[in-house]
Amino acid sequence: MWTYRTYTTGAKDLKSYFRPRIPLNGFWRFRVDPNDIGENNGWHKGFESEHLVYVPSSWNEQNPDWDKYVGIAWYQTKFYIGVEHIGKIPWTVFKGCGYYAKIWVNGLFLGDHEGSFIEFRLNALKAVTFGKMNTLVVKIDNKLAMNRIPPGKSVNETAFDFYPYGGIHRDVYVELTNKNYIKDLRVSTDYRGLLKTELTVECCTTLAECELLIKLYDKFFEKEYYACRKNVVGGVIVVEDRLQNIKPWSPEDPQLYNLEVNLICGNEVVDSVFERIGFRSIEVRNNEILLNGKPVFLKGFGRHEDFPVTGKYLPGSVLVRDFYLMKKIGANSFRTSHYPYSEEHLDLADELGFLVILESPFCLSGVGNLIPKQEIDKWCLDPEVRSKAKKMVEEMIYQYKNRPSVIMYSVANEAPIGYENCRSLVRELSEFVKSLNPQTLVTFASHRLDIGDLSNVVDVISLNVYFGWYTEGGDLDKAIARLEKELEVVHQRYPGKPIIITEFGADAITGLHSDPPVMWSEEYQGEFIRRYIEVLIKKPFIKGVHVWNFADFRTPESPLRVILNRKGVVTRDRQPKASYWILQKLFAER
Ligand code: BDP
Repeated sequence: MWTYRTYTTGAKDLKSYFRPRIPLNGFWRFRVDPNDIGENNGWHKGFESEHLVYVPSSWNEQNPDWDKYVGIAWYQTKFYIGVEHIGKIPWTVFKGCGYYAKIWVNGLFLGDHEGSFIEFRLNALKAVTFGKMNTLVVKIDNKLAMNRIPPGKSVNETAFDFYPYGGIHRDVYVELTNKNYIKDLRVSTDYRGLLKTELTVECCTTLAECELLIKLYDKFFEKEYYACRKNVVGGVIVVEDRLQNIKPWSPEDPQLYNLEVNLICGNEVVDSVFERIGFRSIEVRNNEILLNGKPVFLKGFGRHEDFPVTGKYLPGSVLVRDFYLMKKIGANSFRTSHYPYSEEHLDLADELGFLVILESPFCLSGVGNLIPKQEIDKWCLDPEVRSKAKKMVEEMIYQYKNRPSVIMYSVANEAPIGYENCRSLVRELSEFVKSLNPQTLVTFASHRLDIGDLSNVVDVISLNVYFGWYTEGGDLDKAIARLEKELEVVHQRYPGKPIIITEFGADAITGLHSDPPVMWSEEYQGEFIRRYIEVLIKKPFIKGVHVWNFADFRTPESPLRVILNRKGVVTRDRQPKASYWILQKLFAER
C-alpha cells in the first residue's frame, strides 16, 4: 500500500471530463512589491495596478523592467461560478507557481504552498460566492534564500545553473467536485497485465451507499477492456486483477490505456476521473536496467523548461517541436533536470514513449560558491532544509506516480556528498522514495565519481562529467583518456551497478565555426559529443547517455555564460546546431 503521511495534503489533480472547470489562464493584474507592503495595505482583498501579466508564464521577460526582479509580486483575476454549482466544492488549482505562494479568494486566505514546480489545490468553498464575480489574489515570493529549495542568495548567486524566474508559470483553474469525490488514484501495473488500483475516496455521506465503477478503455475511449464494481468501504479501496490481451508500454510502442473511475452514490454518478496508464515493468537486475524484462539503453538529454519570453512555461507548441526533434535525433529518454516538469510535458513523454528520470528540485551544483566550505555540512543538517527536500520529493511522486514514462526518481542533483550530513540527507531521501514504493527505481545525479556507500541505496549510479570543458578544456585527447580511466575506476568500485552518464556537454555559440575545433565553436561541441559517445557506448556497464543539454537555456549572469548556457544541441529557439546531426548518427548506431 502506498501511503503518504509526511507532507502531502489535499487531493491529487486528476484528469476528468466530468468535473466542471473554469480556466483562469489569461491576462491578470500584476504588481511588484519589493518592500512587502501589500498585506498590510490589504492588497489580498484586491489591489489597483496599471500592469498586466500573462498567466501561465514567468513575469520576468514579459516586461524588461521585471526581468531581473526576484522578490514579492501580486497577481489578481476574477472568476464567476454559476448558481447551478451550489452544493459543489470549488477548488483553486495551481499547476506550478512560485517560489512561495499565498492565495486569497474575496479576501479570505485559502492557504499557501512552497516550491515552484508542483501542483497544489485549495478548497475555496468558504470563500466563494455563487452567482457573483469572485476575486482571486495570489502573492508570490520569489526571493532567493539558503533555506529554500533550490537555494540561492540573489538573482546571480544561485546554487543552480538556470534563471530564477518567478511567477505563475503553469495553468490555473477552478475545478468543481461534488462533496463526495475521488481524492487520489494510484495505479500499479506490470507488462503482463497486472492492474492494481488504489483509490482514496472522500465522502460526506455514509460510505455504504457508495460504490466505485472502474473501467479500462483504449487510448481513445472507444473500446472497453475491463470493468469492475466495488463497494466503498472505508476511505481506501484496493482492486487487483490480471488482464489478458494487454499490450505493454515501451518506447517502441507506447501503448496507453485510460483507466476511468466512477464514484456512484445512491445510483447517481457523483465523480468520474481517469488516468492514462501503461502496462510496463521496470527493474534493475544483473547490472541491467530491464524494461518489461528486457535490457534497455537510455539515449537522450538533460533538459530544462525554458523559453524566450514565457520563461519557465513551455507552451504546448514548443513541447511538440521538442519531442519531434528528440524523436528525429533518435532519443528515447530524458531527465527532468532539475525539477519536475509540467503535466503536458509528461503527457507527451507517456504518449510518445520516452523513459523519464524525474528529478526533484534539490539542485545543489554551486552551493559551495554560496557558503564557506566549513558550513556546508551544517547547512545539510538544518532540519528546515531536510524537511523541505523531503516534502518536495514526496509531492513530486504523489503527482506523477501513475506515469508509465517515469521509470526512475532522482532525489538530487550534484549534492555535495563529500560532506557527511549531505550524504546522510541523500541517503534519507533515497530510502524515503523506496519506502513510498519499493518497486520504484531511485538515483541521484552526482558530479563526484565516488559516491561511497550511497551506492547501496540507489539502483543506478548517475554521473555528470565535464572532462574537456571545465577541466582539460580544449584538449579532447586528454579529456577522453581521463574519461576512460575514471569510468573504469567507478565500475571497479561498484561492479554490480548500472551507470548512466546523466550529463556531459560543451557550450557552442551557434554560427561560431572553427577548424581546428576550439571551445565554444560548433565543431568543438560536435567533436566532444562524438568522442564521448564513441567511448561510452563501448563500455558494457554504461546503460545510458544523456547529453547536457537538449536546448540552450537562460542562466544567471557569469563570466562562464554568454547570457545562456550554450550546451544545447539546439538553440533556445529550437534550431539544430552541427552537433544535432552528429548525435543523430551516433544514436542510430546504438
Ligand atoms: C552541471 C549542472 C548543470 C549545469 C552544468 C553546466 O548539473 O545544472 O548547467 O553543469 O555547467 O554541473 O553546464
